[in-house]
Amino acid sequence: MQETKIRNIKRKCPYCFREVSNSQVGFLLKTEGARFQSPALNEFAAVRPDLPYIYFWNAMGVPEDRIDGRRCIIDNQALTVLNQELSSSGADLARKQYDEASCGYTFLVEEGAVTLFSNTMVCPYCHNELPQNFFRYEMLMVGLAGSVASGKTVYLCSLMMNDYDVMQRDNLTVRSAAGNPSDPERLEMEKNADRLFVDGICPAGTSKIFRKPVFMELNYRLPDSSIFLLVAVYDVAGELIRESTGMGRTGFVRHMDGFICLVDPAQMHLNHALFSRQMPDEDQVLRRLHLMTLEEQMSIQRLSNENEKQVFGGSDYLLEQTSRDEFFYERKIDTVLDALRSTLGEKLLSEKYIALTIGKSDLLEGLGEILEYKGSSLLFERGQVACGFMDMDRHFLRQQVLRKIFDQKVFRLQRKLNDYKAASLFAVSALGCETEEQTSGDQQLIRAVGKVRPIRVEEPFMWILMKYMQERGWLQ
Ligand SMILES: Nc1nc2c(ncn2[C@@H]2O[C@H](COP(=O)(O)OP(=O)(O)O)[C@@H](O)[C@H]2O)c(=O)[nH]1
Ligand SMILES: [Mg+2]
Ligand SMILES: [Zn+2]
Repeated sequence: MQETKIRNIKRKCPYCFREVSNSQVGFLLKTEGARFQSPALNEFAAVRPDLPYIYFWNAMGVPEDRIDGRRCIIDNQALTVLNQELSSSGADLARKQYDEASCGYTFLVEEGAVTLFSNTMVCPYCHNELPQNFFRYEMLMVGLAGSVASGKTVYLCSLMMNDYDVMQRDNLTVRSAAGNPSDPERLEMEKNADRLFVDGICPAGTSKIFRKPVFMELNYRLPDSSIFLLVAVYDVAGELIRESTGMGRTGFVRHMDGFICLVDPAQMHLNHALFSRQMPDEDQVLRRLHLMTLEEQMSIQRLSNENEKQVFGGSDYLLEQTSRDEFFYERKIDTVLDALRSTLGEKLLSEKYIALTIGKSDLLEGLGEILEYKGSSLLFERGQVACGFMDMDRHFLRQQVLRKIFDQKVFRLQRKLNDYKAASLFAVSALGCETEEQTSGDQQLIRAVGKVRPIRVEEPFMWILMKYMQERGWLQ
């Protein structure tokens, strides 16, 4: 018999960012309906409040009644206790088995014909599910940054649509790597992506400010080698960036390899009045730019109350009066970039990639002010490349156009981006079409007008991926 070589591997937990070695992992068990003779096993298989998990999500700002914290977890400690009780009654022992292919472990306990098995590993500290092949491949971590309603959630949903369709290439395969196939949050994300693809319905805003990242497994094929990589994409509300230095929160921005920073066209300085006579629809378009759900307004208001100096009056912010409250809408991308800078500091900033991205570029497509820029039509091309990351010649040309647009309509770039490891500009659209509000029953829906046809939505992601792989010398 061939002997199994156990490799001890350490990785950073993608939730709490503590270092985890493969021998330390716990397991999530699905125990519904399992009945054992041994009382110890029955007691062990019962679903109960999972305190480390509840504490983690509570510290992330999720109210306790919204955490699905009743679960059955076995960690090394519980395993020792269980085995002491089992051996005293002469029953078979519960075991953790090393899996050579994935460098991870599985859990198994058998009693007669009843077996309890799990290959869903969890972090020993925060009890969150680790992705598949977590100890086998390296992980690239990408954060979505941007102010409220800049389109982060829709962006991620668009990437996931139709099994990551926009990211697939002849030499690149992308698939989900979520560790727990029946995780409610994962199922919800997949359902959202489905609904966007099939019915053009946008995901509703959530009150959760820190959500589970989306895990993917990538396989990039070169002529004589094949690269595997895990990716975690974080869709996190903007206020977490600012709070992340505080206690309790993860300081998640420090752990990202790169950011896709979304600029809402509503944040741009567009002199729409100038063209409104020539383009009668323009007023309507600009009104739509300010669409925001009530939940998002609330979260902005919270932020405003907590951090008064971040709130300014004047034209950069949209001020709206309701019957009870006053809402301030934070609208400046500068604020997000400043928050990244002050949280990270110069040194860490120089270790990050940033893809500064105009999202919702479909809204600019017919805008006279943008069409005036030479080459601007390049920004709205939809073509997807068959091989590799993106069309680099086109990307270079778009940089020239975008640099001018950013300088004149957003902010002076030099000062903001020089200190990153690498920076690049993008204009994409997750939907490729406008949206409208719709009432169905007592529900407010936001729905795409016409067919969802993303505009090169994967490019910022592909660029970060390419940079990450180049840096490691993986590409020739
Ligand atoms: N026209 C257009 N609107 C978009 C696009 N992506 C998002 N939106 C709109 O922006 C709203 C807010 O997007 P969301 O992803 O929830 O923003 P988040 O707060 O940054 O997560 C959505 O409900 C859509 O109405 C896009 O690609 N084009
Ligand atoms: Mg969102
Ligand atoms: Zn953890």
